[in-house]
Amino acid sequence: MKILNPMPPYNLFGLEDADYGKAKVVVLPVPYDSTTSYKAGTRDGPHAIVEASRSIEYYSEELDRNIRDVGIYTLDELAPTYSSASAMSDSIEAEVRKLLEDSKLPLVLGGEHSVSIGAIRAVAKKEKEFSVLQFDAHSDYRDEYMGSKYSHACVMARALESSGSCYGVGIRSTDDECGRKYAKNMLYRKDMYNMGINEIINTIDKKTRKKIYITIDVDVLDPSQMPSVGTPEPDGLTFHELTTILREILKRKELVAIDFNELSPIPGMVAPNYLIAKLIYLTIGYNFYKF
Ligand SMILES: [Mn+2]
Repeated sequence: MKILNPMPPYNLFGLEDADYGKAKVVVLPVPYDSTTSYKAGTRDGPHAIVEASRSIEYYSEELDRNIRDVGIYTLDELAPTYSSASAMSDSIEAEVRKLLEDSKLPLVLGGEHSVSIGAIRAVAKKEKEFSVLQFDAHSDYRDEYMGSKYSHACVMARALESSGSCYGVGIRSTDDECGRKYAKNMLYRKDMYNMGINEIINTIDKKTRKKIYITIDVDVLDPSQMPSVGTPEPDGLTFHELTTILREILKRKELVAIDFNELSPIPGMVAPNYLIAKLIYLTIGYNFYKF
């Protein structure tokens, strides 16, 4: 049967002429959740983001550029390894290492936040000095959670072991031990209210090295704009605040890899999926056009 398909190809932003050799950004979709503690569903995140991204205009009036021109290639979804979260991290690390060897900017689409662990480890094997810049509602510094060191709640503890330099932004939920021990590694949401946007950006700049890995747990955003998360913490960043910070930080830093994680799509509700697709789109634009 021949079907009528008015939609563009099934890849991030629906690019007709995606070519790995020419691409600067390579997208690795990881439809994986296994350690999520509250509400599962992030395994559907990559599909929802790719689906929504195919409706975005290539031209950005903010950037006055066409995002297609950057060169973006989407890999096949990475098969989940449910034997252990540690094995899944190894698998992600191997994939990201290949992309770094090919001088691509790896863009990992989670999946739960633990997808960052393997990606950060791959970067750590290539880069001597880099920082992990985390946008998140939760500190994620537990050494072990529900019997696993590879839980979403342990991501930043592992990231700190790999990189030696981490800074979290927008944090508004932590346990007392991590909250006190890692206070210097975090810009709490409560403190951001007393700072202007320039002071926030300067603080992030000072707290991080020149090369950065960015991990964006989408629950950093306010649940009014981003309800599709497992743990919707109130009082988060607005889309505008987050994109402003990213735009200014990417002017000053060298991005080595990035991931977007924890989108847990709500059936029938497309706006949050589209929001993340647009966030990725703008982030790529900010990075390559230093706008
Ligand atoms: Mn997180």
